[in-house]
Amino acid sequence: MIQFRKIILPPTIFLMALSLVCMASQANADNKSPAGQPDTDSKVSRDIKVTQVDNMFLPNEIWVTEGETVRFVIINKGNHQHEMLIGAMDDLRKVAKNRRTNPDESPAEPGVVRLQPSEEGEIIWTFDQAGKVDFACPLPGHFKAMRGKIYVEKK
Ligand SMILES: [Cu+2]
Repeated sequence: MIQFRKIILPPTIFLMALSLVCMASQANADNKSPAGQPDTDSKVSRDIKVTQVDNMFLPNEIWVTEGETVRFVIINKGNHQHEMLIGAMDDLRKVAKNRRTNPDESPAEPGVVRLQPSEEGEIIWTFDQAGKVDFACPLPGHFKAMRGKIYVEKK
């Protein structure tokens, strides 16, 4: 039995490791959302300033170009904490629901920023596909009003 284990174990571990690698790369491919994704500083082509007040974004319409990496510089000029989250509306809705049920949880979504009054933050985001992308503050009581649209124009 011990002898048997010695023989069978290494290939099993190898296969397990291999399947984990496959699963990880699969997950990566799936993460490439049509809404785009967070990116790195080195790719930023321009800054876009976004101001948060109680309860809206200024501006709430933004135009970018397909393939562009933008740094959103966000300042909270309101008297309440706010977040900014970029994504497809369905995903933003799920986050808003989660904020209602887990109000004390720290935000963990890709690129999300939570700001206290007078705080400043940034989101660096690449828009891969032409189309419309949403952004919002998913906090309870804010989500319905505090929304905006990013128009990603064809290159
Ligand atoms: Cu808010």
